[in-house]
Amino acid sequence: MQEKFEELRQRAKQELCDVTSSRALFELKSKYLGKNGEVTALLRGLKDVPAEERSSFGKMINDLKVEISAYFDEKEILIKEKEIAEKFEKEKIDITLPGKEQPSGSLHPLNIVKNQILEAFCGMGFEIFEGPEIDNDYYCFQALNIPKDHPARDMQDTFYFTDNILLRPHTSPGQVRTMENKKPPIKILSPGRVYRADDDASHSPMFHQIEGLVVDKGVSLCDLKGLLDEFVRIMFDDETKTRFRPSYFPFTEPSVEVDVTCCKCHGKGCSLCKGTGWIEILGAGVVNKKVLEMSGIDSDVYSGLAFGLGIERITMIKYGISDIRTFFESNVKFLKQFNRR
Ligand code: 2NL
Repeated sequence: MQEKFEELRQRAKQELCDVTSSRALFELKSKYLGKNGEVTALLRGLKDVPAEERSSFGKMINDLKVEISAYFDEKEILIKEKEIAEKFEKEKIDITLPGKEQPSGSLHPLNIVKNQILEAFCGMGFEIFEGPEIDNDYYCFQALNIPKDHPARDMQDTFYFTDNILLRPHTSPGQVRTMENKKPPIKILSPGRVYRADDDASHSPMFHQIEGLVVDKGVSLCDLKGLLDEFVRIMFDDETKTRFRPSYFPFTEPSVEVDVTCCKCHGKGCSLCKGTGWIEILGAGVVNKKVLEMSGIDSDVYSGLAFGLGIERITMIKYGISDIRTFFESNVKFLKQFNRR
């Protein structure tokens, strides 16, 4: 009997040595210690052992069972460690690899600058009013004191649908409607698309304009200067200076063109400012009395100031862009450069 126990112990040890997986370990464990296992069968056979030997036999089988169980426990720890190590090795990831980039959209540079301009003026009390892009001759020209023989009225400069209906060449017609419909004080901004039959590196047949109009008692050129000085300070920086040059527009009298010191050379003279140190950014003036009267505003009581600027032009100056057409080519490489906040 002793030999049989010894043989069983050795065999279990030997077979356990060859086990390499928890599945095989489980199967081997049931072979020896399970319900129908060999050690369990020995315990069951105890009833056939003569009574006087039963107790010493029982102790021996039990010792054998404890010993074999200990081997199995030891082996189980080893196999678990091995399997976890294998799992880690197999599922290893390189956390230093760059992640997958999530492409994200961004505002178009013209919208970035448009928002900055609107914010600057809204901070000074302006309200936004957008008019129609298609309008008639009266609102686009007559009401603005633009005479019948003015070049802007020419088919070569403006897009007409009929003799009377056209794509607005500026956002002023919307402002004229506001003057007709609202009693002063008026303080509005008109942003939007405008159209002119022009196409080269600095002119696009469609571009974006923002016009501003203030109508109230006692409004003067002095207010216009203060307003635009503040705008330039917000849009550029404290160092940028402004210069007002006399000019002519049929809808303002007096009229001015506003220059700022070149943001590239700061006034020294470079290719951007063509050596002058100054760059023109907008046109403005005191609203022509005739324009106020035509819209039903008493020009003896009220006066107005107005300005108009091209968003493309300001954006080109701010970012040093030399060709207006780059705004409309949908070139993602170009557009992405402005995605820095
Ligand atoms: C320019 C010049 C300007 C205005 C626009 C305006 C509007 C009304 C009455 C009077 Cl309703 N004036 N707008 C005034 C002066 C200049 O634009 O060079 N724009 C790009």
